[in-house]
Amino acid sequence: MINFSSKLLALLQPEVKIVVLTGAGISAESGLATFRGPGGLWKNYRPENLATPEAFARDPQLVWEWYNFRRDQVRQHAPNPGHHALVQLEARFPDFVLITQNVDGYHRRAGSKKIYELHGNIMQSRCSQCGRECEAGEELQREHLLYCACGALYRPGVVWFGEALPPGALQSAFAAAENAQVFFSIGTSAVVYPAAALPPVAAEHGAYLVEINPEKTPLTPLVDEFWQGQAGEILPALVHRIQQVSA
Ligand code: BJW
Ligand code: ZN
Repeated sequence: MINFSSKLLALLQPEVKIVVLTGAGISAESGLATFRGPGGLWKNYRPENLATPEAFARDPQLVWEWYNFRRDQVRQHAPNPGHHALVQLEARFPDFVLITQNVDGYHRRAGSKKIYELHGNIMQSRCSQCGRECEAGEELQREHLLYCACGALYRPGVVWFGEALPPGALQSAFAAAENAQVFFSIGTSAVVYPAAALPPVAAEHGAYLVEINPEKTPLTPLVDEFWQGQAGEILPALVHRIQQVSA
């Protein structure tokens, strides 16, 4: 079990500014595949064939099949104790911001409220040309490619390689990182930019960095505390410990 440091527990006062960055690892215990590492999606599928605008232009049918398969996975599984523990932290700390690279929407489904989704949401679709969002009714005809009123194809509402992140969410995420006093990086390989720049930016501005991951990442040498293990075990234990300390 993790021996939470007295330094961190002392920092976690009600008024502390907390920022959490999550990646695919937090949903691994829900049953969703991560991207990298053993069993990762990029072991079986090449990102350049599925997760770039060029891939979609080349073969939209293939790209849609892959995203429909992943949508089914998201529907079939559910948020886990790691997601729920973050909801409890948000309820306890008024200055709490959750930044996620995940497209599964599980944080919102678990009940988190202040979330910046940097890579979009896999359950949404938008026009590849004019950006119009797809209506729920249109989505039902999923055996055919769907066209927007402007004549262009609808695409999944996610951010592919080479594409800009949603500017509002990105700016808010960097502003939150610059203000953070404690920054948690959870379940991310910390290799995909610009999200991977958030923890170093927080550290440069004085934040205390904590990483939760079963494996070391390029971020690990920079963090103040590395808690090696699964988010779905460590986060509920942290919530429990905070409750004990303040009781
Ligand atoms: C657990 C666990 C448990 C397991 N508990 N932990 C060279 C240098 C720097 C940058 C670049 C470069 N070449 C190209 C770039 C840019 C590129 C990039 O960063 N590439 C790098 C890979 C090199 N970035 C982009 O292209 C971004 N856009 C951009 O830069 O735009 C510039 C621009 C500006 C203005 C105009 C136009 C353009 C966009 C990036 C989009 C990423 N998209 C994806 C796919 C989303 C859609 C989909 O789902 O299909 O996002 S890729 C994929 O990676 C997904 C994820 O959000 C993202 C990050 O992955 P994540 O979450 O870290 O998952 P994993 O699998 O990598 O790691 C899981 C971790 O969990 C592991 O560490 C496990 O150990 C751990 N774990 N179980 C806790 N139980
Ligand atoms: Zn359109």
